[in-house]
Amino acid sequence: NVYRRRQAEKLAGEEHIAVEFAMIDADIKPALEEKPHVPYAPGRNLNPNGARRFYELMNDRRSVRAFKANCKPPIDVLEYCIRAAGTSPSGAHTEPWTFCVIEEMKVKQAVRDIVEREEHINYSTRMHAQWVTDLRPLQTNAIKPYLTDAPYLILIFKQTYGTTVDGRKKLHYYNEISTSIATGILLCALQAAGLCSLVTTPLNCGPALKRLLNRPSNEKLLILLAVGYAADDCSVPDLERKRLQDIMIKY
Ligand code: IYR
Repeated sequence: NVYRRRQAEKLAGEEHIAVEFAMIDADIKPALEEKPHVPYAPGRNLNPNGARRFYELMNDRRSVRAFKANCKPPIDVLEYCIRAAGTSPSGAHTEPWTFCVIEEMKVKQAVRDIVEREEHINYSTRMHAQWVTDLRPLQTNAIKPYLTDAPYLILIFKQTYGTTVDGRKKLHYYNEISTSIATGILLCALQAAGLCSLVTTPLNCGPALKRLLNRPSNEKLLILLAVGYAADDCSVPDLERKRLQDIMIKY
């Protein structure tokens, strides 16, 4: 049992979640309901040339930091994008994610205040010279107008553990990987819907943003997205992507 407990704690990840373990095997129940499997028929596709068309769509995605301030996509578009994100695979089907969608200016301003306060410290003193220098080509700084201009902010929380229907603590295996995959799918969906986005990982802002949104103790902020339409005068860094032969190795 000591061995099994250690294994489970290791699997539970960096958070070292304390788990109450049943001491008798018969008391251990799966978090998911055990049901017979059902037949699966693979879904629809984008043929002809589905993969190529998808690549071309995604290749147009850029991180946008200048949004049209008064142009808001309908919420149901966002809802479908988040539904798509929710189809992501997850460790033991725990679905360990929460997508907090902010559209109220007052709340966006509160997020911006928190982020700008921390980013000011990051850029001026907290982070090392190499960090600041590596960001220079991106022309980012501590002032974040996009956090109030973008019609939507999506704060993505990973759930480090959950609760079963009968009130037991549920281990969320690979919760960070699962939530990151879901975020990737969300980015694809937003792009497919013609929306622009910015992925940010607000350094040191997690606890304050979690308090602002009143999130429960099992949630940790992973990523903050700004979502909307690019401003007419939006510009982006002149970047190139690695070629296929640089990212794919055939064996
Ligand atoms: N989070 C900061 C800094 C930043 C860090 C990385 I790594 C980037 O790729 C871009 C920015 C900011 O948003 O300014």
